[in-house]
Amino acid sequence: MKKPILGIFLLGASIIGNYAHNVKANDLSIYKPREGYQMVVGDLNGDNFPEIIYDTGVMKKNQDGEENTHRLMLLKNLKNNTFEKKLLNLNIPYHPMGSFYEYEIMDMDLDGFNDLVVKGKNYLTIFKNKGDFKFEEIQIYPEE
Ligand SMILES: [Ca+2]
Ligand SMILES: [Ca+2]
Repeated sequence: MKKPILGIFLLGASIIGNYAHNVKANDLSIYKPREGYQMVVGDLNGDNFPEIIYDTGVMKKNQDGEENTHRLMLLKNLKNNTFEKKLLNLNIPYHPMGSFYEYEIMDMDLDGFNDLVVKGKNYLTIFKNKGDFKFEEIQIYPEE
């Protein structure tokens, strides 16, 4: 008797697991592309299949609870025109009086991996590609 009950329990746990996964996917639904926010396309993991990055227009909160950083969505190219959604964790400052950003993907240091260049008002930063969709911030403007 015990084995079937355990089987049912495991099936239940598996369904709950899938449900939790779906809820997580739904959480990303607030990060849909929006009018007036830029996107850029380019390969970021060296497989020659371009990724898509877009500015979600949704701000990320800092430790003080202020919404002060643009959230970028990465669509990792899984080939066959399918993409995996992944939020990037970059610091791109939000300005209440307008924070329009432009994005470019180019290998700025010729290390073989494309980097992300972000330009805004009094702001220009190279996010150096460190692999695995992690980036090192190299701020050009504002100058120190
Ligand atoms: Ca790629
Ligand atoms: Ca590079």
